[in-house]
Amino acid sequence: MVESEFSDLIPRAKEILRRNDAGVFTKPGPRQYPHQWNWDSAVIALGLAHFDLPRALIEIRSLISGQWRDGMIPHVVYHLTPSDYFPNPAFWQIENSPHAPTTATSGITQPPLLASIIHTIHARTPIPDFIRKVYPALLRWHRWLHTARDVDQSGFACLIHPWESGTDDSPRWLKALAAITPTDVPPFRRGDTQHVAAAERPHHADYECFVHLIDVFRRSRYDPPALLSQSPFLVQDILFNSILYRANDDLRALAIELNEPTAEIDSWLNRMRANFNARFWDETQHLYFDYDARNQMPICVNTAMTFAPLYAGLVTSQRTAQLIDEHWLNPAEYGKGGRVHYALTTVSKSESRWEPRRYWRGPVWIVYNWLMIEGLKRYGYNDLADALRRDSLELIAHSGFREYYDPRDGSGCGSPDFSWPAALAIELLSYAQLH
Ligand code: 2M8
Repeated sequence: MVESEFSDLIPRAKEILRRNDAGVFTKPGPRQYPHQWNWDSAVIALGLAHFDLPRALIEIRSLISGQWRDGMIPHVVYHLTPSDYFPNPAFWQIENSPHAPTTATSGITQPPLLASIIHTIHARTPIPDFIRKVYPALLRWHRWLHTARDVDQSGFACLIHPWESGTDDSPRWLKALAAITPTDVPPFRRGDTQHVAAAERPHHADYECFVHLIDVFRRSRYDPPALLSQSPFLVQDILFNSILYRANDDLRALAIELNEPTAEIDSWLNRMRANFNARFWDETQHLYFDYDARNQMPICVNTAMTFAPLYAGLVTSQRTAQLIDEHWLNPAEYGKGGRVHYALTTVSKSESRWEPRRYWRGPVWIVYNWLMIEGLKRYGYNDLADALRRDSLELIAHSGFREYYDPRDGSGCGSPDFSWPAALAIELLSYAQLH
């Protein structure tokens, strides 16, 4: 039963997804993001599956059509729609890699949500034939993450570009980026600030680094060993690896159903589980921190990604209580209080770099709220999960389907008519029936 105050959200959400539908893929935002993004598409498929399962499966097949020969599923598939988005397909120069597909794509990846999304869709409405067809592609992608991106045999995938994290300008990456001097930056013209206020987007200096890194990668022809040894940016992201861990778990469940061997997936899971807390948990501050694999040091910045291991189920009950009591509920960090009325601010208010309207520097993102709702439920924090679900729906109801929201007054930021909140409004409003 959908709460009456949100009853118009489902038709409105479907309308957004219909308007952003480009035939075989869905644009994350109608003007600013006119191509197919990896983790956006996975979440969009979850929303679509509630009312148009065949179209959801087309979304997934289109994303997989961009898979590289070595297994990577890229962060953007272009499907050759003309646009003013920067970088355009030609900028990546992927044709110089022997691994590149014939489809136009970017040369990096994004958080591997896809296996978990397919597993969820399948659990609700069995799609065994589809699972059989896509399973090899999922396995190859995860294998690529565990080989081409594992620099120290720890089991964790390394990211070589902030865009791979999905939380592009997070303050988590600032120190690593500051150590990079962007030299000979190729000329480029940002498309994002044509559509959205510059104050809500990354700073220009960050963009210079983003572009410089792409230039380094294309000069090494996207050769995975060269990227691991040479990329000036090399991090193990707690969010990405939490998503990967859970996706491995879900991939394993699919393998069992298909009567496929699980030993390889088990070895990934075992290694990640054995090393996770030693690598990422900080016993002094009771926070999870990302790890800078290039400079071999933890990245001690307090962002909401510290809660990501809850989504993976990798946290002991004692540490969960520490995370929740000392940080989530703390009004100086993530708790409501002062000027903040909506959860979950993506960066702790205690961080000097907290910027409540700038991209991944503090605003609320519905996609992250949804991941955290899943994590909180997993640990039995149902009241907190319900409160976060309610905040998310209220933000959408009051400010529309926006890319992100100001945690102080709930006003919308970034791109309007955004697909993620549309797909997730449908998902979150189905929870009463599903759980
Ligand atoms: C944002 O990232 C792109 C680059 O990939 C951009 O800013 O141009 C991020 O929020 C990312 O997580 C998201 O997938 C993408 C499309 O919504 O936009």
